[in-house]
Amino acid sequence: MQLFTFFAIFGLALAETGIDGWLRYAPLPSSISWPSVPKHIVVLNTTKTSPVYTAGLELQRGIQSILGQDCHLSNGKPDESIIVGTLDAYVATYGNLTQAVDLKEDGYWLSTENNVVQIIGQNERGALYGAVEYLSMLAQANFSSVAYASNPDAPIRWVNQWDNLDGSIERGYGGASIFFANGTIVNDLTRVAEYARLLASVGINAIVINNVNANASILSPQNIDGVGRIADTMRPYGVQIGLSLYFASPTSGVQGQANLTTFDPLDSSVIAWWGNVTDQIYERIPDMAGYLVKANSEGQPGPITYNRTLSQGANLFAKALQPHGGRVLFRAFVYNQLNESDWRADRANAAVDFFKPLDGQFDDNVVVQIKYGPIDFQVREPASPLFANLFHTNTAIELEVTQEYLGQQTHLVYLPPLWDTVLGFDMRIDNETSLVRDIIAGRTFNRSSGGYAAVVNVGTNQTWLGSHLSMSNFYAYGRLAWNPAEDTTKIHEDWTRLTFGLDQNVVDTITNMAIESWPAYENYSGNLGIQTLTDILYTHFGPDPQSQDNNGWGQWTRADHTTIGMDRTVSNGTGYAGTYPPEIAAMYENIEMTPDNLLLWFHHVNYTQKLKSGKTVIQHFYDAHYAGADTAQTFAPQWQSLEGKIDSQRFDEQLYRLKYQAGHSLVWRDAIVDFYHNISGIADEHGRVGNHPYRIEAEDMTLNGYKTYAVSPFETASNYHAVVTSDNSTTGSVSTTLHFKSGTYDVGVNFYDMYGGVSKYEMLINNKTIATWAGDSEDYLGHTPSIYLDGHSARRTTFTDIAVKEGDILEIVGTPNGIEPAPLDYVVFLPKGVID
Ligand code: GCW
Repeated sequence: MQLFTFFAIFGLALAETGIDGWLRYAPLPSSISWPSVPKHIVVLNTTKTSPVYTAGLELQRGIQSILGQDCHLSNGKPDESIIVGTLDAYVATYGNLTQAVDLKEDGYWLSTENNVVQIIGQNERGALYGAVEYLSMLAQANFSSVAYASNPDAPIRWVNQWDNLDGSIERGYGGASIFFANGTIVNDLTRVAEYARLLASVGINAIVINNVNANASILSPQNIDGVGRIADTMRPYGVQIGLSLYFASPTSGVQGQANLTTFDPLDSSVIAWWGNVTDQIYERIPDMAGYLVKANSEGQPGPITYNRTLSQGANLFAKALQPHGGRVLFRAFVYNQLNESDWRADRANAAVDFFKPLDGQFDDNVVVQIKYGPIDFQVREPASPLFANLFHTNTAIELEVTQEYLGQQTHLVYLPPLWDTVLGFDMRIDNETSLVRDIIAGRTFNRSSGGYAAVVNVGTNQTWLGSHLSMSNFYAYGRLAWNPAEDTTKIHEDWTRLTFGLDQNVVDTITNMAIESWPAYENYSGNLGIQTLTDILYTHFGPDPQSQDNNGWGQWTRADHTTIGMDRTVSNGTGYAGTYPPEIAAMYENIEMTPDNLLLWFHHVNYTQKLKSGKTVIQHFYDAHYAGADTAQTFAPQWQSLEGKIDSQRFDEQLYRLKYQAGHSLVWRDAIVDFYHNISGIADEHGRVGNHPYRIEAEDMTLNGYKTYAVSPFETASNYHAVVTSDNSTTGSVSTTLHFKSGTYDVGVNFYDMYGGVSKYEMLINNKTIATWAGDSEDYLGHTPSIYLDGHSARRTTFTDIAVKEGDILEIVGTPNGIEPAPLDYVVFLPKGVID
């Protein structure tokens, strides 16, 4: 008996690391019967670096794994075969297809009719896309007879990696770079090939491998050759390479390149320098995709440094690339520091201010890459108005798969429904339907190019992104870049089947969690369009609402004792609403017409302002934060209901994260509601805020070797205080007599898990140990850590079903380690069904 049947029959779940993502090709369960599938694969290209050849191997591997059937690669006989190749190769070998098919660049034709499977690409990578689509059908036990052409919505379907040459990744939460270490390209490119396979399987055709905050040394001859090795590794998957450029490279003393005294984009020596470097790159990588440039943004140099325009800067690279057929993706993320005391100042206006006057001045091989919203990957933003202000310029949308402001892969947040609010947004240009997805595809303004870029930031972690469930965002990104009209729930169901199997309960449960996740995160992190109320000055992870204001970054909330929100109206505010086409501008200008979920984005109102729901703004804040955290409590139990249906490794790893999220969502909830309660002085109608009958504050217990500590920001500690050990080397304890009714409780402990130490804790009742834990999440979670007691390090761990009698003595013993003084915030005794 073959191994695969053995495991299929007994339904055993082998441990899986997640490294294959959605390309596991799990054997179909023996309960399913299927019609026969051709045993021959005809590969119409035998060059080993060809994506067509890769497609043949992938079909062989997939069919063997999914169906347990060996296929032979052969050429010639078309009957009862799977034929994979380009349309040209097909026609040359067999003559015309019986049907006329309309294939666009990268598209494919897939037919499974009449015992022949035709997988015909418009080009080589199209054939690979078709092959993976066919395998995706088989892996989902879909044996229906199909015959259709599939074409991508837009030519640019890129991913960006923010990898630094030292191997770190800016905003990466899945480990170190798979591309770089120690200033150069790594030797072992095994993971790079595996990444290319994942990218190709969802239709991604290019990758920019280095951080947009770029380092000039990527352009040394040695590194160009290393990038060439990466290109060689990804080429069989049809994934082209792009590079992020440092605008001032000509003056950076790049090893092996001339060093200039200027980087002025109009200076002839600079033009020659870039021409020369570009020629060197194309000599090594003839099919290089192009460049990505972040200029005059967040301290980066750019053309404005020399009083040149951004388009002159972009065209410098465009002209160097033009003879080679390459493109420049030029980022629209350009803004200046601002002064909040200026009521009309608004960072959200920056992109339109900078780029609209330049419309028509960009070369044809420039694509302006625009973040989905005007600020920065927030939990909710209106669609960037720049999409509706460039009529003679190619544009692409920039999304973030890496969850920078959205829980950093330790919170489950399925992002496509958020992306959909922008891709499907109708700008009403000239009072006609003008969806963002049509604009970036080039259809609306008849542009030559455009499309999609997403910052993915996979790392060396076996799960790629750090979390198994976050891979749904990566998968769905590719699917949406191919077809942005697809239903995001259906995409998730496909991903779940491919990742966790065909059990309907598994598919429904995980998809349900996914669909609930973004609304929940929005509810507990920042609702009504106020943005993700995270610490924008430090880790972008936990809550810190006041970090938004009183600085030059322009992510302001303008919250004071009575009012909150940014007035972005034309009549009285920053004028931002007026940067949209008239119908949309009118909607956002008018508070009655502005949707509640963007109210505070566009209007500055009293906390007592009534929403369309009839609630006040402040009561909505309270209710939403409670509702969001409540939903987050359900994710771990939903996941646990699937125990035995998912292999233990992935099950346990994900469960750890979901439990962490349950605790951290409460940290978020309490911090935000306490902060606004404190600033507004308005009570919660339901009496929850500031009222915690089931908690015992650590600072109220008897402290032995512990001292009280005032936490900052104050709202990230219950009652604003925590306790820490008196010094960093001596064990301490806190104790108290319990006055809860005798019974069984879930006992939650809030503590701070800082980076730079693994404190140990022991909880005892009447001198009997009932739980031990450690502040060791830095070993398990990849989010940006904190060295302080704050909203990033605050966590809750919960021990279920603890028997307690009135009068019992509770003691927690904390042993500090490193810089971590075993910090404790509070203990909470939860009767069943209570979340305090
Ligand atoms: O979102 C911000 C990030 C920076 C990033 C920048 C950008 C690469 O916090 O880490 O820099 O945007 O997009 O350029």
